[in-house]
Amino acid sequence: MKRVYLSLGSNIGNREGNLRKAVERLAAQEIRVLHTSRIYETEPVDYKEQAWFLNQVVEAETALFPMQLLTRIGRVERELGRRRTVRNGPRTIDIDILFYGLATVETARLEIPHPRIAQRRFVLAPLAELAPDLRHPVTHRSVRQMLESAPPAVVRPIG
Ligand code: PH2
Ligand code: MG
Ligand code: MG
Repeated sequence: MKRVYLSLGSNIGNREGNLRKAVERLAAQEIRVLHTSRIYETEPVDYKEQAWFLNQVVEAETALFPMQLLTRIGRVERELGRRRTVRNGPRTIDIDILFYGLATVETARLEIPHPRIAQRRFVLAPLAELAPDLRHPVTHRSVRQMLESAPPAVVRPIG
């Protein structure tokens, strides 16, 4: 079994419902959810001309290998009506693999750890709730340290 951290994001439709359904459907894909962070409302980064997101991080365990995990996650995205259009643009649901144990993966289709973790408060703030002392396997910086030095962006827990 590997401990994995997944980032969920939605900025189309019933954003909270999309996150909830995604968490439910991961379980059907042999991804056992252990903990979920609070949900954050976050300002869009990279491609800014789009609606604000809801983001959440999930801690899970799975026996799937990384590429299998990616395939299963893609299945959940499609089930929830994800259509690939603008890169970094609006989506009903996006599920990204942040960490897969302490493993590193570098292929054309998949990079683990996710290459932009250290720049993204919408990932680091919810991740810091679940695993503040988790260290990046390449830079060896903790989640807490990465959050302290991440570029500014609005992220606030809802509810
Ligand atoms: N996802 C992106 C690009 N920009 N911004 C926020 N706030 N949240 C996201 O999930 C997000 C984003 C590409 O996946
Ligand atoms: Mg993404
Ligand atoms: Mg993605």
